[in-house]
Amino acid sequence: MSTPLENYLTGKAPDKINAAMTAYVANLQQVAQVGPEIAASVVKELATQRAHLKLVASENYCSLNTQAAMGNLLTDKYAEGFPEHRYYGGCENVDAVESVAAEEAKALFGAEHAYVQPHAGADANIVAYWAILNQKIEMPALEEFQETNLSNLTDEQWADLRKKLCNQKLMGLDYYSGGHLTHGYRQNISARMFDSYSYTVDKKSGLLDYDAIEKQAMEVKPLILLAGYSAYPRAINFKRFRQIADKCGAVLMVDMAHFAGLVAGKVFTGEENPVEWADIVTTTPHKTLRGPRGALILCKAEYADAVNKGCPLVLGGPLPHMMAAKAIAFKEARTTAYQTYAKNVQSNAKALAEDCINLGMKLQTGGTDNHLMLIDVTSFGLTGRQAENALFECGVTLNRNTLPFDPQGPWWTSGIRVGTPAVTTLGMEKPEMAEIATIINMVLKGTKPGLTKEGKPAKGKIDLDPAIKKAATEKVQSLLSRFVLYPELDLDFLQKEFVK
Ligand code: DSN
Repeated sequence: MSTPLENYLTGKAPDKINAAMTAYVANLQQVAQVGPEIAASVVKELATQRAHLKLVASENYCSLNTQAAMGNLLTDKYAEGFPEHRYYGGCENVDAVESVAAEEAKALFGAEHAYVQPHAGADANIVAYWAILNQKIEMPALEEFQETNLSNLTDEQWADLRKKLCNQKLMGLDYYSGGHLTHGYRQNISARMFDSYSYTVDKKSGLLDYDAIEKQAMEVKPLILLAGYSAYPRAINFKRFRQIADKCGAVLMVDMAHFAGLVAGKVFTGEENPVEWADIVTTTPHKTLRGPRGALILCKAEYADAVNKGCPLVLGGPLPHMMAAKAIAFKEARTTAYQTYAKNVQSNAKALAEDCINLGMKLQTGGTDNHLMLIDVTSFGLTGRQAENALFECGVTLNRNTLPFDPQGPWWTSGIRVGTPAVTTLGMEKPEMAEIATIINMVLKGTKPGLTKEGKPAKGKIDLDPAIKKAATEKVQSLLSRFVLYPELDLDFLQKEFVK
């Protein structure tokens, strides 16, 4: 019996064979020899991704080149430490990979130092916190925490630990105003490590009020003033944050995970570029930056040694294959084509926001400056969860999101978060944004809250008009058929060979 690769190579005219598809088939064939169900899931995921309009603001599609860099023997190497300072022998090739990735990141962002090992944005933030603690305060107790199983501590032990850390203060954007869990949210380790304070957006405008943040920072006097967000639709003035940090004596840290692509693509420059103003910047490469899943830290030279201690202080062994993939993505982001992409992410978001507003929707802050917007769905009589479910039933993937001071809380929410990074990667432009706004509007208008058994409105249930569902689904599929994800890949062939 012939193999999938043989079938592919013999079933096509030589000029129709493409390297990406050949590599994909060869890769899946190897996987399927051991785990056919795993190969099938990869192909099914491609089918799922092709069949859904991805509006999740934190997701994207990285290149097949980037994906190719992940699947190799670099994964076999332990390399704790950092280049030329490892706790294992034989790391010269991993050193080369990590050094290229770090140099590319430095060049891309104009940073003094880059640390490309963190496995996720949350890890990068914890490394950054420890680096700042290491650098800024006398911590005789630091070593003992390397041996501590933090997940087993009682509240009293946490309080004791914080005392040993000199009760240092962290001040970041409130979770309900768009901050991230790791920015001091009470359920996260960041709020256990630090005496944590939050600033909020202005209740009326929904915008950051720099004067109010300054006033609060002067009262709190945090060790770390943290800027950055997961759900704030506007640009941030980091020069102003720098002034506040200097005035209150804080280290300025920025989590730019969401908008790193807009920084890399030179959409956010000057006052809006955090790398120019912050002491330490964390990010993930897989959101607007369009790289592989993971994270990295950029910092001023002063913090380089402390940041390089990330592994083994906080992180497990580095993932060399993922650092290879990061290097490829950073190289891709240093092109004019990427800069055009980043500009389009922003212009598409602005166009989509305007289209939604013109259709009568209410947007948090009245629009967007970046890659995302928050739509208030209460005017449709829905919770965010209902809106998310209704749109998903029509082939649109996005997430519900709290609006600032949301009475519905983080489970039901009053809003949805909509982002343009992925659809822009597919090549969509302004006309398609108008189509997307129409789809969102028709689905939300065609959805009513579902009822409980007792006939009462249920926050999580929906009653979606079947005719609207059919029409919206057709519109989504028509749009996706014109903007195919990874067009080099022949999905029908892959399904025939690997999904039995
Ligand atoms: N989970 C990411 C997001 O969706 O914004 C942040 O880590």
